[in-house]
Amino acid sequence: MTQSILHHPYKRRTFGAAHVLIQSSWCHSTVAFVQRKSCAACAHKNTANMAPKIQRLPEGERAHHLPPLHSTQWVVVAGRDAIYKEFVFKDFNQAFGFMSRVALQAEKMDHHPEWFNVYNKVQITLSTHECGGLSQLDITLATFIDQISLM
Ligand code: H2B
Repeated sequence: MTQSILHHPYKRRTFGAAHVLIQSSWCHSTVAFVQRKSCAACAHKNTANMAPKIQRLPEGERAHHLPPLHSTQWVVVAGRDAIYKEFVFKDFNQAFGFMSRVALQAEKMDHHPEWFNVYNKVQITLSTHECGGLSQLDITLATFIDQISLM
């Protein structure tokens, strides 16, 4: 089945580290693989080669990672396991440039922000839908967002 990936319409797409695994996957749907869903073409759930399910941050990890983010104005959302921060830029151009950089990183991580923009303001909420709360992906993305917001 490894051969069949060569004929798949999605074969030219690469997904960072996942690409290597896709090559050795018996399931020929790279999209199913990356999306961790069953493969529509072979109707088989690709459990053997699926990425491990993302976990909510354990208590100890939260206590370690959240205080530095609180110090840069990320707040925990009331009634939801998510973090939120508002960014204000000089103008729309700066705000949109920032959003573009976040978007490229989000695609790379396959982890996307919930966000809202009006002119020079960008409001961002981070949470991991897959596990229904904060995961390491949110910490990593928030840290990246803080870094580029200062550039
Ligand atoms: N973004 C966020 N914030 N949480 C997720 O669980 C998530 C995501 N899952 N981006 C990804 C995409 C998933 O839907 C795809 C299929 O991999």
